[in-house]
Amino acid sequence: MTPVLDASPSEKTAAPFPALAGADPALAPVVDKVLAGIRLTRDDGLVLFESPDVWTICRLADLVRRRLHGDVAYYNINRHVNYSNVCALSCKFCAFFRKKDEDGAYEMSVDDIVADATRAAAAGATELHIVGGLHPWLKFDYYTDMLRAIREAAPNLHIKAFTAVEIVHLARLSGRWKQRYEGILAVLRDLKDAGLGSLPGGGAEVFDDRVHDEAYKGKIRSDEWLDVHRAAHELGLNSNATMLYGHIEQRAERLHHMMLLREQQDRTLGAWAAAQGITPQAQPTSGGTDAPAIVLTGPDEAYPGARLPMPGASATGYFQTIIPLPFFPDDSELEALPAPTGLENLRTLAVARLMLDNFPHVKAFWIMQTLEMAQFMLQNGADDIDGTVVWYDITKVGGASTHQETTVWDLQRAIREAGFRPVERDTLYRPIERVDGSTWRVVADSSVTA
Ligand code: V47
Repeated sequence: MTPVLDASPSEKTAAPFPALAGADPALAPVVDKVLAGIRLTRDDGLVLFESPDVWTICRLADLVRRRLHGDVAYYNINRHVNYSNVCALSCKFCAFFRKKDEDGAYEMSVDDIVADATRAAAAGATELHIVGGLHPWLKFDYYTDMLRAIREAAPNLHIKAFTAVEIVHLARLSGRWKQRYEGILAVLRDLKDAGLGSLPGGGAEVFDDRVHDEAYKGKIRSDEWLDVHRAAHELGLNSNATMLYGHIEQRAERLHHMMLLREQQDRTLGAWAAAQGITPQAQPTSGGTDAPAIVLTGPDEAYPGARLPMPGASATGYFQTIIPLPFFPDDSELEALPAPTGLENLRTLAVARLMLDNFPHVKAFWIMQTLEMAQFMLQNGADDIDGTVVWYDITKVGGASTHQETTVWDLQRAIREAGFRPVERDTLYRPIERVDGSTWRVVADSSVTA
């Protein structure tokens, strides 16, 4: 057998991958597969989670990240708006929710949200990320009015809004939940008509029934979360996916979460890949799907066309990015648990990069990872650190206030220091060119927006 840790990959795919002193021999078959662009199995994932050799794992994640993005690392100029913290659910990990009339409960008026949107656009933001709790009394019109009013006041601001959990809530309160998938489609169509541009990745937590029943009972389960995103993709809306880890779940359950996302993305990307001339190799499947594996992270010679799905180039939407979110215990019902450590965060992100070979992007959300850790993550699989954010209410590092802002300069510096070239992107990962502070355009698109 080839001494795989010393394997010489083809000239185009990567720099040589010499074994480091202390490399774990159990990783050798995984290294071989990654170099050849062969999909990793669930068992490979377990090896990645259990190996003491985190650095080989991180170097592998960096290799596939560079195949996809070279020396580019993305950031954006965005604002988060949490329109209400009132929630019918009581998830044990969540310190954000309040019950109606409880101290600190709030809901924003549409006018206040529009004022935020207007300020964001004037400051040059390209994206508004809007999520809230499952408010028991706000009517469906509140959500469509909100989108329409933002669209009117700030037509160029991309609205990324509402987790899958909120979409199911909206289907319920607009009387369309009994139609299940058709009801979800109908809600998403209404929201899209009103101005929705994409779905954020929140609310996924960990796709496992045991963890669900123990920590967020009452929330939608994985099949419904995945259905909402499938429906969004069917309507041409892109979306993201999160994974909230480091609480009561096991590492094997994190892997299960990644496998379900990967299987769904295979089904979604199939037509795009065929049009690209990407011939799916005979790959081991993870079970549960007949769709051929679409491995975007393989070596260059496997890509006759574009390596990544370009927004608008395919009639279907897809998952753009996986965002591993480390658990923040403070003030939650699970606050006796320790938060995951820095090394666990790094490993989980690297494993996500390696297992989710059909996800174009991996985001190290700096608000939750810290900007310092996000720099390490850029070197170990991530290609995106999210944006300027400004107000963030859901988690707070070390008791920070909701004002959690960083400047473009800080983001760019963090990226450069990590050895990458900062590229501002829009929500759909198209590079942005600034005409001046608040005026911008999508590169290769002559229409200037402000
Ligand atoms: O849905 C809640 C999680 C999510 C805690 O799509 C917690 O681009 C850790 O989804 N500890 C919201 N996590 C954040 C989110 C997100 C963030 C950035 C970018 C994108 C995107 C999406 O935060 C929630 C929940 O899964 N969360 N409480 C906690 N204590």
